[in-house]
Amino acid sequence: MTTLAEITKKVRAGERLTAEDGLTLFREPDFVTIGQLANEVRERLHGDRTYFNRNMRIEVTNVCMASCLFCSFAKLEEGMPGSHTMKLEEAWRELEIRMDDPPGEIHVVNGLHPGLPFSYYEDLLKGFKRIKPDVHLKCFTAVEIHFFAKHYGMTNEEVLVKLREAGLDSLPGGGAEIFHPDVRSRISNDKATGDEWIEVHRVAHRLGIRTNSTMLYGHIETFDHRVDHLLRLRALQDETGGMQAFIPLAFHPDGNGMKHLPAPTAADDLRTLAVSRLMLDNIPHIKAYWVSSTPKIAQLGLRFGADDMDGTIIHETIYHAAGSSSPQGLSYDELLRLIREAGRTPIERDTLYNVLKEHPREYVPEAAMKVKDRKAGRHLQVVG
Ligand code: V47
Repeated sequence: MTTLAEITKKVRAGERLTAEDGLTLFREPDFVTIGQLANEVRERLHGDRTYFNRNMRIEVTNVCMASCLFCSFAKLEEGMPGSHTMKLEEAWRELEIRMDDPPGEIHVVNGLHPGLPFSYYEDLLKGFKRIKPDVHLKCFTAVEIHFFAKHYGMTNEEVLVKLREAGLDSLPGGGAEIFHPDVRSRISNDKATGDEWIEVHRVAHRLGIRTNSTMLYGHIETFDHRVDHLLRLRALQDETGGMQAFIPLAFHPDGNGMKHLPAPTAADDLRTLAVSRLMLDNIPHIKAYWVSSTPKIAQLGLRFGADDMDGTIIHETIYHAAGSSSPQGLSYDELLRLIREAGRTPIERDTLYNVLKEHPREYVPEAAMKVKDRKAGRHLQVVG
């Protein structure tokens, strides 16, 4: 086993870490030290800059032919209690009603519905662009793209080209779960394999479509499986360079086939962010996804290797079905406050990390207290 001292030396020299190093990092009890090392890398890459965007989530259908053990959201068949499939007008309406303060990105994740025509998805995208031509459409995981290819008799490339013609801009990182077949065959054995997930991203990158990547952690996987997952992503990125961000997703146990398992702890959340930053030396951004980890842990994550907080989101449902206690959306000001109180500079970005607005860093908790106090009609007395 390598030691933490050896790993620290390598990280400071900009050397690549091995699988063995990854295991040492996951097994090290002093996760704060791992966090500090990840923070060095984070600051080397991004300084204090912390990215976020204005986005909106829509799941147009939760009807899904797959039966993943961790999923609390999907229903096997149309018509089952709790199943829903939006009419296109309903989905478009979700954007229309927000046009006074419109999102810059729409993130769509669905179940694998066996009964819809492919044109449903094309029309969905076209409709969003009709309402807001410059909205970025980050839609359909690699698992969905793989399903479309099989179900509608096309290649991955044909599916992606058709969807791009309809308005698709990038792919989200969902559906990756854990790539290793020993775990994947137990938690999601009836959808795209790890290799198939990777192949969809490879094809997307070849077509110039950017993607994100994820890892669902904290259930039945071991640290070996996590390291294996990170190394597979790193190898793909070496090959294509098309991934923008990696998002570790903390497992939520409520209402699914693994409800007997406890959710990962805060230490695991922070350590996993940190190890991801250290191992994925070629993926530019690490996202602390506040829906999965809570806004409080995500905020701490900004000092454990993460440089991105995803976005305002508006109406998340997958994690809420699985018992998330996080709010369903955060206001723009709440996101600014979380980032600033972590001592970071908030940068509003678009999905492709173009800077839209660089905010000043002026806000400190003390000043915030004063503002609150003034609002309450009192003045702080300085004693001294
Ligand atoms: O693919 C489902 C995960 C993913 C549970 O690309 C669960 O920017 C934990 O991929 N506990 C969807 N996780 C969300 C996703 C995502 C989120 C934020 C940003 C981006 C991005 C992508 O959620 C699914 C699955 O891996 N998931 N159920 C659960 N019970």
